[in-house]
Amino acid sequence: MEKAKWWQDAAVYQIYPRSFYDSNGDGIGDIKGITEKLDYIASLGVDVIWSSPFFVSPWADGGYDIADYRNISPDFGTMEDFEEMIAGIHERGMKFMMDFVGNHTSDEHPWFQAALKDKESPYHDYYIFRKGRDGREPSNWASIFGGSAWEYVPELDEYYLHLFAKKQPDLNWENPKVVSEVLDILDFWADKGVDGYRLDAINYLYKEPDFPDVEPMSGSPYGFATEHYANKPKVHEHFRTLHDKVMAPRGLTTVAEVAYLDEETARGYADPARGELDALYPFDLLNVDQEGYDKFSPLPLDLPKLKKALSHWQNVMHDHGWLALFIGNHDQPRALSRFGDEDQYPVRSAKLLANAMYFLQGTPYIYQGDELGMTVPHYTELSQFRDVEAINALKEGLARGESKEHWLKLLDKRSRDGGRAPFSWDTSDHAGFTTGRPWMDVCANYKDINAELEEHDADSVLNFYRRLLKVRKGRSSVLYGRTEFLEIEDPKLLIYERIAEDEILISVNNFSRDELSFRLPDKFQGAELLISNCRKPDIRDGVARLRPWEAFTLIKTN
Ligand code: TEU
Ligand code: CA
Repeated sequence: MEKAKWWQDAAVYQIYPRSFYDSNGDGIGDIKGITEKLDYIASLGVDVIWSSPFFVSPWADGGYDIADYRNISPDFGTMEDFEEMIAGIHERGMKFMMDFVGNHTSDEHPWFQAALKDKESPYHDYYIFRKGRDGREPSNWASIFGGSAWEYVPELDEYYLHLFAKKQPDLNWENPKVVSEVLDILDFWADKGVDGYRLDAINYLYKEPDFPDVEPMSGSPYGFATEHYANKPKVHEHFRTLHDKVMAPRGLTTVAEVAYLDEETARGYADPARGELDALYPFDLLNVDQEGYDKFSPLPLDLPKLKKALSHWQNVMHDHGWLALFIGNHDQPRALSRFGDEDQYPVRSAKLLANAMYFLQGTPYIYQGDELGMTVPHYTELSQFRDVEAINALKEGLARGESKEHWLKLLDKRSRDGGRAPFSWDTSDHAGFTTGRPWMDVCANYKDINAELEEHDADSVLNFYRRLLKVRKGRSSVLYGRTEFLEIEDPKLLIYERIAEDEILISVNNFSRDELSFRLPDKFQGAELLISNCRKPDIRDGVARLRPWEAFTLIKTN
């Protein structure tokens, strides 16, 4: 068996910097704040930190709208702060992955400003401008954040494409100058010591240039056009360029955000022999509690659907590439509120989610606060929400005549803000996140769920995460084993085996308040308990009697 690459046996901690820790009392989390908390992060047993963007940005999309790729936003600090942070990360034996937003810039980026001024400017061709058709947009493509994906510029009598917000014009990767600018930026940060890149929305780089109209969504003139811009064959070429010109020569690792992915394309991206990407972050496992692609049409969790999605990706990537494993990130409401039992079994079910996800094959990505069992903030006013997607969807909903109460419930459940409330550090004011006024309100339950309390509680979610990361490391079944789900149609149990030559493992998870029983396969007789979210599993005559939300993992060496 091939020796594991360092990033395969690593765990990654994701920081959303604006909400992590505020070092200077202006209410905004910052880079010095990260540096101050490095010992905490290292104590989790993670190997890598990935931070969401902290560059100069008008913050139209949570920092994913960059106006200057080479400078830190003054809200977050200075280049010296960055250098100090990265040195601190390296001193503790960790690595740093940078978020790279290459699909689009901010409309306030100087390139776009120059493009707007003059059609003849070389920067005009950095973006995707088109003439309208019959006095309307060049096509009826919908923006991911609502409305049209095209914005009219009267001065130019042209529209520009923005797959995301209006303030996020898409870059034209067909222009070789754009590609070389990108390579320069990646080199710039590599020179500063970053160890890898998380590539944002990177499978959207190539758009079919004829922009065909698509089937409109119900009640809208616009439609999802992903078939015309997601994972087009040309994207492979761009990935190879990034790999050959920057990542490989500098030994940087990559993880790519890749939605709407099929099996062939996924293997094409991640097959080590092809030299494109190291690891993938597919998305469809997060569509298991909504109708189709509409995140604001929630449905109860469909556990068999989740298991099938997980099982599918485990099989597709086994021996063909590598996966990022995650239960949440800055684009998702908190996993505990969404998939667990926040009301009756918050601690136990938060641990279960980790046990269920992080013994799969892949690299664990832990989103800040999930290791505490943080919940969505449960805001009580619509004015507490900050995210562009939430605000656009709310406006559209109210315009359709839907009630504010309805939208408050919907945003509580589904908005990205659900994962972005400030980190709960301790019981002091504003959860110890800031001494000032937080840019976004903290979670109401911070007095009960916070890092300080959990530090001193051996049975906390926090200490469970620490144990889990320790026991999974270096285990051949975890690293290399084939994954086989059992009872895949069962609506309450999530159980899988990981089968390696020298070792087998089984992860058992009861996603319900019911007491259930489950017969362990005979081959696990005499297996050792690796971790459990209750004191000890009750296994008699090969039958496990599961308590509500009980989860455990057994391992056996052959
Ligand atoms: O997300 C890309 C993406 O396609 C989705 O995650 C999408 O934003 C989400 O499903 C909407 O609910 C990345 C970033 O992670 C996200 O924060 C940015 O808004 C987006 O790119 C644009 O840069
Ligand atoms: Ca600050």
